[in-house]
Amino acid sequence: MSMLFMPFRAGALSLDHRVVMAPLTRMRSEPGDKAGALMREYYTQRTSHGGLIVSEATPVAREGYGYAGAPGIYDDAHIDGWRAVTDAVHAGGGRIVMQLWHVGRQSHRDLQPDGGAPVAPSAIRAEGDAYTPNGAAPFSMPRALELHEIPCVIEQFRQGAARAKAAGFDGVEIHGANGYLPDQFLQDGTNHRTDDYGGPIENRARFLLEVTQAAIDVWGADRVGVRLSPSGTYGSMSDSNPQETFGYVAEKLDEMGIAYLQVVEPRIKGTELVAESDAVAARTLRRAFRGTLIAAGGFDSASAEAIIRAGDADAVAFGRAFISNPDLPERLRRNLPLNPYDRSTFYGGGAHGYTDYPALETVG
Ligand code: 8OZ
Repeated sequence: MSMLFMPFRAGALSLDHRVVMAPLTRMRSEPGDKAGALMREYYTQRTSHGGLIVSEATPVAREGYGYAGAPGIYDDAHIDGWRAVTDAVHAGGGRIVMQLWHVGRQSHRDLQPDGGAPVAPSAIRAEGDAYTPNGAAPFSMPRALELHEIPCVIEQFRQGAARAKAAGFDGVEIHGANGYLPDQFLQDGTNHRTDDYGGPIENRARFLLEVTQAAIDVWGADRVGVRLSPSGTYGSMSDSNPQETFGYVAEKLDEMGIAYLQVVEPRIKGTELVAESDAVAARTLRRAFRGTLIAAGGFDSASAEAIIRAGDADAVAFGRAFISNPDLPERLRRNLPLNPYDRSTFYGGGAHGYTDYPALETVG
């Protein structure tokens, strides 16, 4: 019996199988950063009965925006478009949580209100490009948030969580991964603060934990998930002691009783884990976090089965395979071949490479 098709619980969510749709930035929103009919069709196609979808990363504030084309939840005007998405997912028997996003320093002045500098824990620039309305442009030099501004950013997350509730989601996931704002606070390569939000890990974790608490205040802990990428270097991320940093966070999130922790696994190069000995993975965090664990990053059916069987994760999130296979859970269940994906249509564009991947013929 396949472990992937055994039911499981993530807090208040009862799921019929363990093939989770990972959060995927696709940059196909409508003007005003609204979710429109094309996005609704895309999510509807990927609704598998009793499965869990994590929405694409969705900024809770204009300042938290870094990729033109991403949909928002920073304004009440965004609620209706998302409501149409959640209604369609629910009609198909699926569940969907919204991933709440603030990019922090991974932005550009052209995307910021009044052309200001992006905000970050410290004024340290990241390598890489933001996607402005005029194309890719190197991340701008950020400014360090003033201590008195931090409660306002946490309030933006709270409001995003409340709007997600008004839009009919089943919960929210805090995007604490991939070098965005909460991760920038967590890791000491990007956090050089000397106040209550910097220095020892108890201080560096404060921002993420306060944001998580704000979402819990809106939803209850059993409908709030958190995503972390303890081994990721995307966004020029580094930490002098990832074991300690992420072990502490996992322990605190465990105490808070969140619905699930999603962990981006160390990337696999060929068959070797990168620096396997000191990489922090789902298996490492399992020691500190006893709740539901979702592993993500480069899984196929066999490796997904194996990590669940080993007890290192309860479910697995699939990204690329879900892009090109709208009916991925059914294909995995029946052990059928997968459509290949086309990377050139991942970010931005229209229906091509988004809603035109074929589903299996429905056989009676
Ligand atoms: C790819 C392109 C843009 C954003 C992430 C939200 O890495 C993203 C993202 C991925 O989590």
